[in-house]
Formats: sequence, C-alpha cells, structure tokens
Amino acid sequence: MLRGFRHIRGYFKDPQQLELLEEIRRIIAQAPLFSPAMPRTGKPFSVQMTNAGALGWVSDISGYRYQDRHPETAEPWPPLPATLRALWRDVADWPGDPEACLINYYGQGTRMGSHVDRDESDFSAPVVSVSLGDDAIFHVGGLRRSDPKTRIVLSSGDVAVLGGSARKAYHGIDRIIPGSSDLLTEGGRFNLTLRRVTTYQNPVPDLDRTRGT
Ligand SMILES: O=C(O)CCC(=O)C(=O)O
Ligand SMILES: [Mn+2]
Repeated sequence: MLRGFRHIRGYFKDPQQLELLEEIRRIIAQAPLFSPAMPRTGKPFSVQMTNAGALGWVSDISGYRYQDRHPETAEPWPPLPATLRALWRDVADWPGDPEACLINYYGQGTRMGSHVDRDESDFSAPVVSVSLGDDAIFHVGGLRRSDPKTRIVLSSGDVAVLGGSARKAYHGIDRIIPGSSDLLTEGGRFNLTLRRVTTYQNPVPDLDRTRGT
C-alpha cells in the first residue's frame, strides 16, 4: 500500500458518533441529500450526497466540480461542524483549513467505484474520512487503476487519511454490510470526507509590524 494512508480505528467513541450524526441530520435538513449523476452519461450514482463548508462537490451530466451552492436549493452549504475542523487539525498534518465536507449516504446495495479524488487544486493536503453506521468494505490501491488493492473494513467511528503518495491512490467502497451497526435507525452508512480544494498560501509575515520601531 502507498505511504500516507492511515486507518485510525474507533477515533470517535459512541457518544461522539451520536453527536456527529445529529450534526449530519441538521446539515441534511438544510441541504437535502441529492442524487448525483455521472458526467456524460447522466447515470445516477447509487449513493446520495450533500456537503457542508464553503465549497461542496457535485456531479452532473456536465461534469464533476466544486461549487458554493446546493445544486437543487441554490442555497450556500451549511457550515463545517467544529468537531470536523478539530479532527482535521488533529490528523491532517497540514497548515490550512478544510474547505469542503462531502457527505455520502450509502443505503442497501450501494457502492462507490474505484476513483481518485482529483478535483482539488492542492494535492499536498490529505483527504480525511469519517465513517458512521454500517461497516463498509473499502479498497485502496495504487496510482494506477490496475494496481493491487488492499481491502479494509471501515466501521462506525473510524477515520481514514489519504495523504502523501496515497492522496492520489485509487480507492472505493465495494459494499456495505447491512445490520452491522445500529447507529442509524434507517440503516446504512454515512461517510464524511474533509477536503482542501483551493491552494493554500503560507501567511506572509507582516514586515512593517515585525521590523519594530
Ligand atoms: O465512503 C468512503 O469511505 C469513501 C468515499 C470517497 O472515496 C469519496 O467520497 O470520494
Ligand atoms: Mn474518494
């Protein structure tokens, strides 16, 4: 497996998972889950999505992109929850803040095909993911789609970090395991991914202030 992939089991304990789930429900009440479609073909994804943060990832017949508004309500995305900002500061090892949190909902029989997250302009920042609800069989491979893959079970409360060389690794969800968690009353799984989208400039010291008087 490529360097820079980390799997932190049980990062969020049960009470924190419930709090995070409440946050997700509040976000969805403001920014409803929508069904993205594949570029060109318009074929719907099996997962449903929404976002929080300044930017959100969307996909439709015209392509993949980040935008600052929900594609159906045209409202700005709800703010990124403080718990997730704190998680980023704890595990990202990167100076800037995340700008987007993509929320995927996996119901029964859904999956996510192998892909690389490549719609961001700054690949030095990792993608940090949180799993809530049913277990998922996650795969992570190499820089080419045909490279060998490692399969890992992501359980509720787990955090995964795709950083370093693994930032551009192919990854996806083969399937979820129904009934493996009782966190979500409706069953299924939420996955949250924190992303830096735009490039980050290190703050330039204010020379006038540091020069002294
Ligand atoms: O659901 C997951 O664990 C992975 C999600 C993912 O790769 C993505 O949203 O880009
Ligand atoms: Mn991804």
